[in-house]
Amino acid sequence: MSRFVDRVVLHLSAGDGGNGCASIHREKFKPLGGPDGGNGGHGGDIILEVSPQVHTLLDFHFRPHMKAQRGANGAGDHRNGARGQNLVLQVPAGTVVMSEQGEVLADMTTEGMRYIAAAGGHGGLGNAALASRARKAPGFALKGEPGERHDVILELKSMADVGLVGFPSAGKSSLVSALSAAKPKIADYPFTTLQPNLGVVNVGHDTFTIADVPGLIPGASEGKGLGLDFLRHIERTAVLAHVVDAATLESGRDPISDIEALEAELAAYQSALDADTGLGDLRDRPRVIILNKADVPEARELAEFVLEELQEKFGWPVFIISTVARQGLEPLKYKLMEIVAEHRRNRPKQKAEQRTIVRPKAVAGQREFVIEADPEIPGGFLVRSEKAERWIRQTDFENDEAIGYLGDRLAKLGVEEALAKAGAQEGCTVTIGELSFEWEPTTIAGVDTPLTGRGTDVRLERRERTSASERKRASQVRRGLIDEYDYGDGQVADRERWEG
Ligand SMILES: Nc1nc2c(ncn2[C@@H]2O[C@H](COP(=O)(O)OP(=O)(O)OP(=O)(O)O)[C@@H](O)[C@H]2O)c(=O)[nH]1
Ligand SMILES: [Mg+2]
Repeated sequence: MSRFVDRVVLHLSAGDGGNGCASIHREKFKPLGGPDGGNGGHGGDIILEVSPQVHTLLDFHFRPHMKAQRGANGAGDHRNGARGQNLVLQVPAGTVVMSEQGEVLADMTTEGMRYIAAAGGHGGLGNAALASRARKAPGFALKGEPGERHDVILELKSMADVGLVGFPSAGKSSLVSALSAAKPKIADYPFTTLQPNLGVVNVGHDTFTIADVPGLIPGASEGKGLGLDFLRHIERTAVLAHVVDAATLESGRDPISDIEALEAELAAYQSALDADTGLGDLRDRPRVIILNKADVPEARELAEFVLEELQEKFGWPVFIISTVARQGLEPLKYKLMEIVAEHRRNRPKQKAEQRTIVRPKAVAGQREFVIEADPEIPGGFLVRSEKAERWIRQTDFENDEAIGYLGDRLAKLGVEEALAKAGAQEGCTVTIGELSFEWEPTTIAGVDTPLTGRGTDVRLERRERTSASERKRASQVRRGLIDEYDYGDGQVADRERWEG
């Protein structure tokens, strides 16, 4: 075990959504039934899940490219495409997920916690689902959306079982070095340690990890010294060990006041912690007291003098050691191992129903779309809208009806009107996401599209009977329960809508 902070960049591609199907029902003696094209299945998500069986990010270093399955295409006879399988990646507790820009997306603290790191694309609706009163038999279907493709950074923070806290130069790094194979920097000036060092301690057949935390001083919680940020590294420890310099000659310092001062800083830090990290209160963590530098005669004398008082006052086990002379290390080691083992046994096992799923943050309060002048094309306009960009990805531009449907949706959203208000002239260039087109009111991509009656296949004119689902839908539209054009794209609830 060498690396303290483990870090890896993952290249994720979630599954693409399957395409919707455009199909017309056929039966003997009834050649032209209603539209019966099924929906495409959703693409699989890439999900990170905290597993107690995983302790490092090592596997990801060798396999950083991850891909989830795509959704199957819809088919005729109302057959929906199967959902693409999710790809679940197991990560150790303590993994922090960040965007490429370094923004923290999720702090994976507790067992079973899940985070959708890349969402699969929505499957496209088939023409059966797109049918409505005004569009009895759509001759098109929506394309599946591509799954999310991006990089995320995983960082594994401390996995230390034992966290050493103490004033600068108390001998924390010396103790890590005496107990483990780690060789942290040791020096007689304060704040030698700027980042925690992790060591692995072997006790019989068992092991625990130990980390020295950079020196704490009174006022650290207000930013004095190095501040408290690095205490994040000991949030997950099983036990906190106070390392006390019994040989210090600084006035006003003695073991009892040193410990009290640090406890006050830890308490201040705990209050500043996020309410629910799932890690429990730092103040409830078991403690031990380590009186160091007992090779110095005055220090040993002082240590022996305060031993009982410390035990009584705090109720924690006290050890007198010297890292330099390697005295008193064995009993300390065994006691720490005992507390760590006890902690491991009692670690609350989370039940499946307590699992937390974190979804990527939704951009709340955002307007449906924003119109801006295009800085690159004189007289042109940019329409920024997540929804509209999604609609464009769903559109089959080979199909005039599909393009017309897109035009309807944009008009319905108010884009047409807003463009006119913003001063858009007929023929100017409007850009939405990947798509640029010459703007004509109620027209997109130059295809003339009247607003009603679109999508009626002339061969179907004679068809009198409407299907049950079509009647249901029409009645829902009349009663104002659903919007004729709005298929609820982007809403989580509708993800389940056509899962079969
Ligand atoms: N005499 C004596 N000196 C020690 C002992 N342990 C550490 N020291 C000395 O104390 C000084 C500080 O030791 P470090 O281990 O760097 O202390 P630290 O707590 O990690 O200090 P920071 O990283 O600055 O917070 C060094 O000069 C060590 O050699 C000991 O048991 N006896
Ligand atoms: Mg140090």
